[in-house]
Amino acid sequence: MVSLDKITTNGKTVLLAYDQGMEHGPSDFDDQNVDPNYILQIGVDGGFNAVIFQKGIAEKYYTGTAFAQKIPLIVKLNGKTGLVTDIDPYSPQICTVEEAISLGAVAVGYTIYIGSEFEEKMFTEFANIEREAHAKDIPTIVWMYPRGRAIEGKEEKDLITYGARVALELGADMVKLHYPGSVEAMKWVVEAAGKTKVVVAGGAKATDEEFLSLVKNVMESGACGMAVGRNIWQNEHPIELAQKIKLAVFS
Ligand code: FBP
Repeated sequence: MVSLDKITTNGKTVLLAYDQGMEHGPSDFDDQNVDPNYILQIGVDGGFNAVIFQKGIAEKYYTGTAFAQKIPLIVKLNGKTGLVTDIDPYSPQICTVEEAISLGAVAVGYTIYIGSEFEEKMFTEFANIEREAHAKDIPTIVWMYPRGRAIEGKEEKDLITYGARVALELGADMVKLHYPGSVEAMKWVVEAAGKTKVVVAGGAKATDEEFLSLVKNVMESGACGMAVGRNIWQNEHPIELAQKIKLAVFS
């Protein structure tokens, strides 16, 4: 099995996600957090296990800078804009494993929309990525988001559990998914994922109390940690919140 040591601490992790500029557009940002340097500084000062960027931001703000010595990088290999409103989404690969490694990545990420009519295409792309990444000892993280016509009317928690299992079946080292709504449901997600480590996506900004309660529930279920974006870099006191999140994840 490929080691996750470079992006975990004692088997747990808090990752700082910043691919929303592609996925949602700059509407998520303000004058401060629109600057990737601001995010990198939060990543370092907040003691995050890694930052997650698309290749363009990695190349222009991370690779060859002092930040590259201070915080590990995960490069997201596919992406799409929020302008694509197709019910059945596809997120094309826009960066290779080799490019990501040359940018300094210690792990690679890829989104699969299970249930989409393009599932097959994303499975194939991810399988190729994984083959290459594992041959180079690089762990893979799959963003597993059920989307598309086929999932209409199905229970969200069942779909999330299904995604966790698919991540294991595909051989992903870590799966990033949404919280299924309760500790009980989350425990089942973690069980279904087996030896694939589970991290939960932060989601839209909540209050500190709400977010910390989510983190506690996630950790109680046996998950590996959090991959958080907006709840950190849209927060007025991101470092303070990061310390509290780390306390919940690592203790
Ligand atoms: P947040 O913590 O800001 O939700 O980030 C997690 C994340 O998975 C990002 O990596 C990604 O850009 C975004 O959510 C995708 O969200 P969605 O497709 O649900 O809009």
